[in-house]
Parts: sequence; C-alpha cells; structure tokens
Amino acid sequence: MAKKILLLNGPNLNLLGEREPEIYGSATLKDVEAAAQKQAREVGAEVVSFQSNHEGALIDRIHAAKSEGVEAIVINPGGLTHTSVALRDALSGVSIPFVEVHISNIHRREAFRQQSYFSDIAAGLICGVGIEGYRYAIDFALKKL
Ligand code: CA2
Repeated sequence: MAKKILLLNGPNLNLLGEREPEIYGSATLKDVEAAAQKQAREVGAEVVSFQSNHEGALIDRIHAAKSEGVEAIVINPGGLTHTSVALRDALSGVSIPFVEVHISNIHRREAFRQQSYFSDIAAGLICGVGIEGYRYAIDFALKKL
C-alpha cells in the first residue's frame, strides 16, 4: 500500500502568498500542497492536505488520520504552535510521528513565538527556510517515518 502522509496547516496559513510576503514568501498554500503531492507521487506515496483556522477541526483531522492509516504527519500549527496543549495532546494521542514546520525562523522573532508546544515530541523540526521547509519535511517523512 502507498505510504500516506498528512500535511496539516493551522490558522491563517490559508493567507500564504496573499499577505506579509516579506516574512512568508509569495507562494500560496495551494502551491505548497500541490508540490507536496507531486513530490510524494514521484515515489509512489500519497499526501493528503488539510488546513483549518479552527483548533477543533485540526484535532478531529488528526484523530481521523489514525483510522485512515496515515503513517506520518507534516504540520505547521501556525499560531497554535505557541498556545495549544489540545493540539499537542491530539498528536501524542494518535502516536503518529510528525514533523513540525515553520516557514519563518520563530527564534528570530518575538519572544512569544520562541516557545513551541510541539518541538519536544516532534520527530523533526524545520524552521526558518521558507516554504522549502515543507519539501524537506515531506522528504524526511517519506524516507524515515
Ligand atoms: O513561520 C511559521 O510558519 C509560523 O508557524 C506561521 C504562523 C505564526 O503564528 C508562527 O509564529 C510561525 C502564522 C501564520 C500566519 O500566516 C500568514 C501567512 C501569510 C500572511 C499572513 C499570515
């Protein structure tokens, strides 16, 4: 069976490419998702994508991933990175290995962005390399998770 990876994006990442290009670049979320799907298909794997501005919807999607046979999750939790115990609990609850991605370098930004509720339980963390970070994360998930 083809390896299945879930690409999750949290609040406001639907705005990618539309605002703050100096921080987040000019590619849209659709571009990111299409590139990830193409990357996986090239090696006979599959990426399913989901973005939501709602914490509960992201949690429900993570729960559903377990019964769908998702083997790895690539997640940019957006602002929930710095606030959400509930999203962290969902990821540790399903025991699916995940890679945390941030487009910007959160450690060069405001102090409140420098804490993540995810990094200590993530299989990997990619931060500050722009949207290329998603490609690195998918590659890692395909090869190692
Ligand atoms: O650098 C990242 O990827 C972040 O996870 C993005 C979050 C931010 O809250 C984190 O601290 C770091 C924000 C996502 C907002 O995305 C936008 C994209 C384009 C325009 C406006 C917001």
